[in-house]
Amino acid sequence: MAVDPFANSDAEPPSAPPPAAVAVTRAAGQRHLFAHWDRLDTTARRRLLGQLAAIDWPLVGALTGRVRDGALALPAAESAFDLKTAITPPCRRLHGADRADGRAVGDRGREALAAGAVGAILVAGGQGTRLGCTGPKGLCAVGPLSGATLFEVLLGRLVAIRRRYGRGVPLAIMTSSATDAETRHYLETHAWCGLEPDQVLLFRQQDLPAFDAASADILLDAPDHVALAPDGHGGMLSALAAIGGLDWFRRRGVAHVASFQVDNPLAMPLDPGFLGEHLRADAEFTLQVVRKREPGEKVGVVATSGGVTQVVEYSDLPTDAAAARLPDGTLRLHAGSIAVHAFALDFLARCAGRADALPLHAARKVVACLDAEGLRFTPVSPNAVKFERFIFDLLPLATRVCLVEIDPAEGFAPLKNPSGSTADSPEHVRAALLARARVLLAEAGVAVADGVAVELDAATVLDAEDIAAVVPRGQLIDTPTVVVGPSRHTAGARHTQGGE
Ligand code: UD2
Repeated sequence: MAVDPFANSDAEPPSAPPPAAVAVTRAAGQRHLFAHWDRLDTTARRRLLGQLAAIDWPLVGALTGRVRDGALALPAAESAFDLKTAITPPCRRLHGADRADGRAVGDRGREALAAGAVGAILVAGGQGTRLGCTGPKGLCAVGPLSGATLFEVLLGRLVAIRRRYGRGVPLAIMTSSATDAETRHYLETHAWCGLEPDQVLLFRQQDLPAFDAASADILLDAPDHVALAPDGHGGMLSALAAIGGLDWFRRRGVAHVASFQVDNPLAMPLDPGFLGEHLRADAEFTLQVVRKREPGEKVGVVATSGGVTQVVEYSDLPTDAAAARLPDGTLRLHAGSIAVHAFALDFLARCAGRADALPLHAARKVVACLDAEGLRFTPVSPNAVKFERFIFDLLPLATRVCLVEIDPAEGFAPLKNPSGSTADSPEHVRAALLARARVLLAEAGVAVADGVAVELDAATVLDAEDIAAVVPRGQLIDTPTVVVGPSRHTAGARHTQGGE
């Protein structure tokens, strides 16, 4: 039986670091991890060993080499892809006058939902660094009147879908060490935001250590603690496969899975038109995109060149490529990926079986660490290298790819930055939710007085049809209102005044 070099569960941790643990970490190029051992008490020694035991040391060895050699950029893929000449692939449009045979496509999506063939993955493992939040982003309140959290809005929409189609959408939620405990507690104490608990699978992505950019040493952020960070939302593939999540979906009859991010309360991963386009194209990977309005928007771009289609993340997109325009003035690479995807489940299973499916991207970041005296400090400029996997790197592995352009007013209002920021702040998100509500109310023939905030309850209002079931056509709403749609759980239809 293999011996765990970090094993130490019952015995008193030895006075010297376990030699086998020292050997494993040194073999990965890490020689300093036990530097503070002598001043650690028993609990702290256990904590350190426990943390080190969970680290993938062969992988760390490879990453240490990359940092030490300055090989942070990924090696150019052996493909004919060339960003200088890459173009935007054709997109199906889900909005506007040139929207193609919308009803028929939507019917395919509706049939799949009614058949229970669609599942969803919500990625909620990020640390919300830019937003400056300490807990999971999903707990941030975004409901303009109700104060509903991101989880309540996003999971609520799945509740509304279950009522509409008579079938639930099995949902896997990815957490990380940074968000797992609070997310579980929140969902358990908030009745799973209305979902059936057995239709929700919580799974945790892996952590990877942060490396000192200069020395390639793994950073310690306390004498007994390695600085760890989630391995990127691409971690969903291996983490889900590792806990049998792909089979969990399959057992529930799911053949296609839509994924979305916790920070976008307008996200429409289960929009029938989007799913319908995915099914009609018989695609393995379908991406929702928005038309970039200016080069600096923080969305990856979908680009095609030499027969290869891939997403180039905004941080990897050179400014000249981002700014390049076609003769008609539009951006050459204008299809901004908003990280709402649909996958064939078989495709995910095929990719999960490949160790090389998702490379690790490196990024320079500020990471709190110990100074020479062993005291924790936060540097003012990036001191660390972190590695992350991006799920959209599966794109070149898909045999059929489909792009669906949506109107951002309908499906993209990400919460990224703190209050008062010029973009993607809580104020922008609330304004986008209110604006979307006004449009749907207008579609249902309901007017809203100028300056009056009207919110739609996510768990009961999917669209104008649900509004029409509770608010008479021609009505004017002239006080702040949360419109609650038809619901199995409420006695009859109603709409509430003044926010609930
Ligand atoms: C992401 C996309 C970007 C664009 C934008 C739209 C990537 C790499 N970038 O950029 O192209 O689509 O979103 O809003 O996809 N998350 C995890 N685990 C992690 C890291 C992130 O679950 O290890 C989740 C996080 O909780 C959030 C989402 O992924 O829901 C996006 O993370 P981000 O804010 O770091 O991504 P961003 O805005 O740089």
